[in-house]
Amino acid sequence: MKIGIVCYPTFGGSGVVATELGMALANKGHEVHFITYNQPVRLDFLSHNLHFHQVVIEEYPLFEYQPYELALSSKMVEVVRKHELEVLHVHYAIPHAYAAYMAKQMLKEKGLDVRVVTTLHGTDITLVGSHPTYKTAVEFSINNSDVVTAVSNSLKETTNKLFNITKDIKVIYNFIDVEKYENADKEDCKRIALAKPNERIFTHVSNFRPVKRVEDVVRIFSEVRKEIPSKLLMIGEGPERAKAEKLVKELKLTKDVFFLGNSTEVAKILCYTDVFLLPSQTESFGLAALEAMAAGTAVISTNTGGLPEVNIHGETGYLSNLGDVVDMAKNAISIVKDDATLDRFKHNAKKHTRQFSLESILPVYEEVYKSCYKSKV
Ligand code: GMT
Repeated sequence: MKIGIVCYPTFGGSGVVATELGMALANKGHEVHFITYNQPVRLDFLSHNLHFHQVVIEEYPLFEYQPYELALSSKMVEVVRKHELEVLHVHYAIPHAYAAYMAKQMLKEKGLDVRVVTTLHGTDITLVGSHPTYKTAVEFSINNSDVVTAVSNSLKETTNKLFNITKDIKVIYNFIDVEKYENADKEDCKRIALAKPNERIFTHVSNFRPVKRVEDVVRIFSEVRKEIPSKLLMIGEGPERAKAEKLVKELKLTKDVFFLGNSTEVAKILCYTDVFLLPSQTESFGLAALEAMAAGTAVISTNTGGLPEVNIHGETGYLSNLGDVVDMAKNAISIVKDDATLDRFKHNAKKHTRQFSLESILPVYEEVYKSCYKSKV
């Protein structure tokens, strides 16, 4: 099939899912066209059936806010017409579902019928989309998509609670390329460069937005560090990084906490991680946790949103109430206190990720594209 993919091209989870999906579809022989303002960070190759079309915004001094949706929907129309795309799959409702709706209407005028699949990822519903500023347009564009998918049961329920949704939302879990993590395993894990043999390694990966509660990450580590020799790796960039660094200094942890910035080598870093920390305020799914689990890492997280669908309490890690850093630290210590317990959690985590494999999820998306396209003939 000929599929257009629209996403945020950044390190965020929705962009990662969209990019991995597009690359996998192209590997399977579909023709895939990414339509974004930058080449997605994980899009590391282009080929005869994998293309990238940049949305360029013309800056004009009159505008305080540049009209990105207009540029995006115009680009969608151009690419659909030129490459005869059958489906536009937009990731993250704001503003992609709205722009896709506009593109669809413009194409209709030209006698073309493109199908729109919208995948809801998280804050496009929970934090941003349901805000009165955007709610009307988000609800409208969800209801006017041909197919709507959500990345967890929790996100589906929340969407139905917060909006007046008139269509069925199909849950399709996020996925991972299990092989990539298997291979990273075999590589020379340079654990020794960061920690002494008797130390445990904790990792956090995020875009350091307030919703990720990175100060809680530092506080959990601080409690653990009192009992267990360990190191903390903080991967990512974002608005809360400075606060987290300040707290590290205040708690006198600078020798044991490393801020490594954004990385395209997350799989390699995870291969020597013992416990992944994700104390988020909310997380529709928690792809970062799933990636960590695929690398064989136990997870300490909150019990919010879709996290209980990914991290199994007492098996792959532990879930705690939001903000309960003492409980999270206590659970983390119970996992790393001896090698046998740690190995059991790591093994369970890795095993659990098989149900989220690319091989099992990819055909589900293909079926969605086929069914919505078939329904128009
Ligand atoms: O909603 C966001 O915070 C942005 C989005 C992203 O692009 O990173 O993250 C969401 O989508 C991911 C991929 O589906 C999920 O794994 C994250 O849990 C989700 N984030 C939140 O719900 C906070």
